[in-house]
Amino acid sequence: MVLQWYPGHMNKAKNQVQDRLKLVDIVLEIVDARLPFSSRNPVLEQIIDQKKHIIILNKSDLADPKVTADWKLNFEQEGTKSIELDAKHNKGLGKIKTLIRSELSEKIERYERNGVKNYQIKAMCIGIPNVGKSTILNRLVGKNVAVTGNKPGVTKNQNWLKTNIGIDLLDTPGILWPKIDDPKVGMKLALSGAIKDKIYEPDDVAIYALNFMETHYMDQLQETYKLDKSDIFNHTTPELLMTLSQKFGYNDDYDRAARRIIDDIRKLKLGRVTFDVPGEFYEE
Ligand SMILES: Nc1nc2c(ncn2[C@@H]2O[C@H](COP(=O)(O)OP(=O)(O)OP(=O)(O)O)[C@@H](O)[C@H]2O)c(=O)[nH]1
Ligand SMILES: [Mg+2]
Repeated sequence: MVLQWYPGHMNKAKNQVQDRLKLVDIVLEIVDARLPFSSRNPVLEQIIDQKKHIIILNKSDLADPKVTADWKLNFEQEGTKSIELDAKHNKGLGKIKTLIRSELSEKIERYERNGVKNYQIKAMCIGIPNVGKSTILNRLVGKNVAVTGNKPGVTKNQNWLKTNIGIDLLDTPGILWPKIDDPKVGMKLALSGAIKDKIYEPDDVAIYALNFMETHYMDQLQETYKLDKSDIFNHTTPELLMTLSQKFGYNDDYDRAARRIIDDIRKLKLGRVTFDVPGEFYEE
């Protein structure tokens, strides 16, 4: 499954990010904590290369905490500061202001030395669709000024928002890159909800997810679906999808079973899972 598209609005959004870059002091790159590698847009990374930037691992409530800690270390070693966040339940937001101020400490000291009082820090939030950019901004503003929604492509335009933490924030539409070469990355993005549901085949994605769970989260998989060892061992993953379809009472409607599995993963029914494993990823 190689996903390829380039909707005009994404191209426009990319150019807008490029345009605005010189107006901001820092870029907040929001990634999905379940996919700290696959949810980073290589096109955006190129654009922001020379700019100060921090990574926010959002939706950390859905990710495997041990792996999130590994990813933070990994980014730190690459020279980029990161923080984990659960914007939905308002956890970890205070750390954003502290980190932004410490990253911009030289500039802030300069302002203060020169007696500039009402300086306003400007930050831009970027990331792929549906990672929670607008939700984070609403939290920082303290009320729901930006529209959010559990589907990709909710924010259509850039919007400046004034926060109560002395930082002006720019909300931007989620941007995907034109061609996703690695099929696994495509599957992970689909699983996370970054790609519109009508673009991918649910059985491909569910089989990918089941296979990953069999390798990395076997206990969670077995427990949630009350599977016997005999359902898993000596069976292929497509056979496991068929077994589950029977268990769900969907008979041979494998598409329906696949959608249910994807939904269960998104709703945490299979527990907290991270689909990007740090070491594994870089070896590919
Ligand atoms: N579980 C969980 N859900 C979150 C979190 N942050 C945001 N969400 C949910 O993720 C969905 C997408 O949030 P948005 O803020 O609209 O995402 P966005 O990045 O602005 O998306 P686009 O505007 O489409 O690019 C919404 O249903 C949010 O409630 C989080 O930390 N944890
Ligand atoms: Mg948005």
